[in-house]
Amino acid sequence: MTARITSLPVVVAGAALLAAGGLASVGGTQRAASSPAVHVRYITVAPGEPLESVVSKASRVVPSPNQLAWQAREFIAFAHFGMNTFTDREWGDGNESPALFNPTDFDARQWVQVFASAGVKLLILTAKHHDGFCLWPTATTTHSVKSSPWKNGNGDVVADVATACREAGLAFGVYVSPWDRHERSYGDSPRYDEFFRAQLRELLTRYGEIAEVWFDGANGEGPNGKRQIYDWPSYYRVVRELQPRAVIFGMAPDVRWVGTESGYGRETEWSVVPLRLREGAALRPDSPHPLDDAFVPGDLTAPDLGSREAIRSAALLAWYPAETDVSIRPGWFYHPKEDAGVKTPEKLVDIYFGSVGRNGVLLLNVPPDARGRIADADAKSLAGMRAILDGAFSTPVAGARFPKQGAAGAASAGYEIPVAAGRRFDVAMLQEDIGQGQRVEQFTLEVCTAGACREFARGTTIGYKRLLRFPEVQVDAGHHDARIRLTVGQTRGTPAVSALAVYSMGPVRPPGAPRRHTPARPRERPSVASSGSRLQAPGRDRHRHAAAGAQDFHGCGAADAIAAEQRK
Ligand code: FUL
Repeated sequence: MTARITSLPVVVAGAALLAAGGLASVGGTQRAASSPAVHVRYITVAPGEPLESVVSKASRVVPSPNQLAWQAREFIAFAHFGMNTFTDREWGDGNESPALFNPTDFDARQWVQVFASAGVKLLILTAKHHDGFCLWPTATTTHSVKSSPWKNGNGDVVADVATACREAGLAFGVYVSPWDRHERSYGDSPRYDEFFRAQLRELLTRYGEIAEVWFDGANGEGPNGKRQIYDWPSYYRVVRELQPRAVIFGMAPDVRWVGTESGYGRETEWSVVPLRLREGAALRPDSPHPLDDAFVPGDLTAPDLGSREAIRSAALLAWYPAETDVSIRPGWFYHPKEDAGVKTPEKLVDIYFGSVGRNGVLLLNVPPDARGRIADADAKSLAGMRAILDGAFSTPVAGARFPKQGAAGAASAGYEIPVAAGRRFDVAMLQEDIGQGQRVEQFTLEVCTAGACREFARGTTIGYKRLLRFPEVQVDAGHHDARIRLTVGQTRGTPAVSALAVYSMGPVRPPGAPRRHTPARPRERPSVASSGSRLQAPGRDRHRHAAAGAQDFHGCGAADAIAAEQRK
């Protein structure tokens, strides 16, 4: 997506350029005023600070280079593969014999080919899940591929997947579960911390560049009945030292869990959110990772994380963007009985709109089977998703990239792009230049001809990317001066919208998969276009932000986690 946007005609704010197809475009407009141009990775707020000041501070918080690179990947994947693939479980108890791990036709290149052709940019492998079985020949424990019959104990899944990713130009990441139900030192906190850091060191030094390290928050009992108190800052230090360009997901201050496993982010998704600080801990303003020592993992499942109301009494605001994880199947690991439950291409497209299209990164899990290959049903569905997205997004009906907006500006701005007479469209794509922060709080989209404008969509946040679907709009055949106008109605500072485009997707049948979890939270009311037609909100109902369901245990305690396992 990002690369393709560059082919859009460019409209310079305040100037007229010639757009593709010979249509004269009207430049974006922006009213000037002054605003502080200092951008920061986080900002502290004094108790009782006026809301306007807090809002202005929030508008100046920006991503780190690592976060920016991560966000631009947009669509990334998970491969849950390991002992559970062979025991047909979701969580192992750590007592499984390594003899059970024996893929019959392992082919990491086949996985990567499936992912790469679906447009995935980064693949994260479960190097160790909660059962403690290691997919690489670690020196830290015998509970690994080394003790398995696969390749007579000479195999290394991590190496094979990392190599296949590199060959195909995909970035590579690792899921390493801190919760280890096999390791005897687990719960004996300093000893296990040492063990876990040693595992990290192996993973982060043997397999080339690691783009993401995935730390799940599940924290149950180990084999000796004890629970571990994790020394998170010491884990971050290992990652920072060995893989300075990696982002750490979850129990770390780089990338947050969106708060559901449904695949849908919030209609209003802020990347600047309040964070708690550890009592007495110091922030390190000069470090590339200034929050590491002070960060306290918290519950981020609330329906509203970043609104004016949510930041009003924050002590610290930080750039903490959402990663939206979801499995293509009901479970995270492959189970033959779930072959019929693979999400359809239409459902995956809906999820794409609900994640990438809501200022998130989509992390889609596609679990390889016991052969060690991605099953046909999953590969077919992914290819179908890609075909629909390519059909929709390869050629914009109209669009423009806006060059960097100045630091000066006012609390509202307009952007316009020309659209040819007679053209039809039903999707809009908007982007903010998040290198300058996330600011837009409310916007409307209209189609304008000879002085008359008709609203066809509206929304709240934009962030890195916002995608909207709506009933098809057709520009009258007789109107050769038609424009699409974006009006920013409310913003936290100078808006810096970087792209606006519309596309024609046609009707993708709304996937009517049954609800898996708790009832939907009330969503924002769709607006009524001046034509009288209701706008369709993409990804209608899979939110669980209001009431975290039983399986929402990223960051939860053992009781919740085990209760969830028992329900499986
Ligand atoms: C959860 C784990 O417990 C699941 O098994 C899965 O790995 C998911 C992505 O994260 O917390």
